[in-house]
Amino acid sequence: MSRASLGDRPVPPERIVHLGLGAFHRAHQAWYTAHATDAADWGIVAFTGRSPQLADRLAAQQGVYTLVERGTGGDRHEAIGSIVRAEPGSDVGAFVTAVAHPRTAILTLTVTEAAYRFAPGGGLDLSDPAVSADIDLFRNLSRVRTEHRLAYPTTVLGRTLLGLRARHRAAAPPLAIVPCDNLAANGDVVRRALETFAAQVSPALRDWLPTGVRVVSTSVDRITPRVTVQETGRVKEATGWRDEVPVVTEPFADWVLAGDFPAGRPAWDSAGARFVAEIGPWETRKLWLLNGAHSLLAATGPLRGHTTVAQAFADPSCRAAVEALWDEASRHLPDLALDDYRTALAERFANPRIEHHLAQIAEDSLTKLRLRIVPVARRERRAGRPATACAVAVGAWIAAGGGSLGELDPQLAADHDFRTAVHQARKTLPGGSRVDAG
Ligand code: CS2
Repeated sequence: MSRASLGDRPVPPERIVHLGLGAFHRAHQAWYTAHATDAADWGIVAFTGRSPQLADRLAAQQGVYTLVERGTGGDRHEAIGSIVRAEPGSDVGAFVTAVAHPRTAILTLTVTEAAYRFAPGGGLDLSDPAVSADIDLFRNLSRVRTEHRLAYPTTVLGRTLLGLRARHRAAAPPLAIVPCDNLAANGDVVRRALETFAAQVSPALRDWLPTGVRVVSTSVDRITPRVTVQETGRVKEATGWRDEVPVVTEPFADWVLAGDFPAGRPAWDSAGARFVAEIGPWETRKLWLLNGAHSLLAATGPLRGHTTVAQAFADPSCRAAVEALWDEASRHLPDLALDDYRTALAERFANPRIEHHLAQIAEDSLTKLRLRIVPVARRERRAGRPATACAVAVGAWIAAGGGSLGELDPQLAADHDFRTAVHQARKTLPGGSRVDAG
């Protein structure tokens, strides 16, 4: 397919740069941008994390792709045209140029939680070898450049900072950075991490950040499984378009944002996004209820022979564990229509036409559990309750070879009762009678 699939719509100007081009970006931010009333004014230049494959395929289709909204009753197909240029993330030079361009108003990120390289207790992990290698590179940048060596930072924040450095030098107007990964207070933590990074490499850059950059906090939601090769054939059959890189997602979508956009933004609200003063309640509700349940299912489901969320959720034992986790988490959430939210989540998880593989959710599970389960477990324990459902999630994760409790959270590991609860939980899991202390 190509731009012709969009009729005679003009190509929007490049005003958004995205890092982390994948299925989720295309089902979420690119979809919202395409649906905004001022879509004609906002084009996205999207960079993959590293791999050139998706960028090449999308570029061959002039950035246009099919979004398949897979409801319980059928599919809806739509050609999305908001991505006007697709580039491989390995081309850091092109990324830096795009970020520094004065016309660029927004940098969005979907890079996975782990890619920010935060320390277990929060903050940029300066002891991470990739972070320290990037810091060294920045410190030697002028020498590296005069030797005409093409060396670039490898971490997401390193690459972002290199773009910001070029923007600073170009005296370009202030920019909004919009992290769209499932981290609590993602805007604040990314802003602080960039400041920490900049302080290590350039006081001038560090001092410029508060005026040159605003970091917006977001809660993003749309269940988007990894697409299978069969989808190209299905799309061709349904639409007549030959699309090498379609995306399949659920009909539901949600985006909550808090923060400033100094150089403007698309009217994402006209497409259903919500702009709020306080992100906290929205993001914790989503992170603890949706993502927490996902991680619980990803740990327990495979032990009971399931491969997808819908299969695991249909198993009464897994479902009961999810409901128990929701009860524990709900005690620490503000009253944001929690019952309705849980009912809607149950319907979304049960959609049998969305093949959301538990193995996909289980990736980077150490980081995810720290963000989704540990905060609930700690609060439950502080309130004097056993945190049994959290212990089930952790126990199943350990049983599946995910790691150890000490590695996950030293505070919970030092809590004798929680340790016992994890051990008990492991004994009740399939094959659990064989396991020993965790
Ligand atoms: C999932 C999320 O893979 C995972 O960790 O929990 O990608 C989840 O599907 C999205 O956050 C839904 O909005």
